[in-house]
Amino acid sequence: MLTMENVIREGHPTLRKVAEEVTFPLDEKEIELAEEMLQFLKNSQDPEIAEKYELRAGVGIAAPQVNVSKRIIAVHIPSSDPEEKPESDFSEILYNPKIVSHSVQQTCLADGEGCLSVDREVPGYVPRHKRITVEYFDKDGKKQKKRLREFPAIVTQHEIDHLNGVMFYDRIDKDNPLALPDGIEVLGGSEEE
Ligand code: NB4
Ligand code: NI
Repeated sequence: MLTMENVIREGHPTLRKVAEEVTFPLDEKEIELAEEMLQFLKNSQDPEIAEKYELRAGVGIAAPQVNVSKRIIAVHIPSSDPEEKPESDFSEILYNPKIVSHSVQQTCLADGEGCLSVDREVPGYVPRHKRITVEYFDKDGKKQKKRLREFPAIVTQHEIDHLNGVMFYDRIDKDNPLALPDGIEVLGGSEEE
């Protein structure tokens, strides 16, 4: 299983590389890694397992973060309304994800962002697209297309940034980290983190 020991931290060159597209059919190792990445997220959100293995909670992870420079991401967002909808809002492995269209409307998390590869707080708003259409491949090489908005869209953009060597704090206004760009929609509050 993946633990925090497998997660590389800022300063490691792989986090600044543009990752390679995977080719199909995938090899066993690529499928295994991707499923381990998704399982890591599920484990990290389970209080007992997270404590036992000292996992930082995560809703997304990208292969470069475990030092594999390939375009593979996993996202596991629990249901925003467990009573109504017990199954998670968005739980998926995306191979070669690409944002093919996005809204002009921007959004950001009220509490800013963090990253499993960054062992420090970096305050500031991280402006992102409120709605995206992402095309990707599933493990069988079948092309998929998903329209995402708000939190799932923000998480997916954070992960795709890692595939392009971009860290969340690259998007924070250096001069005025808590300046809100005009018209941006601020999402959530402390309950998100
Ligand atoms: C990626 C996210 C940072 C902002 C917002 C949040 C958490 C991450 C980084 C956008 C993407 C990891 C990958 C959380 C978290 C809410 C849901 C369900 C129950 C706890 C969990 C906590 F863990 N970020 N961590 N950071 N990254 N929300 N949640 N909760 O996921 O670096 O590149 O379990
Ligand atoms: Ni990250």
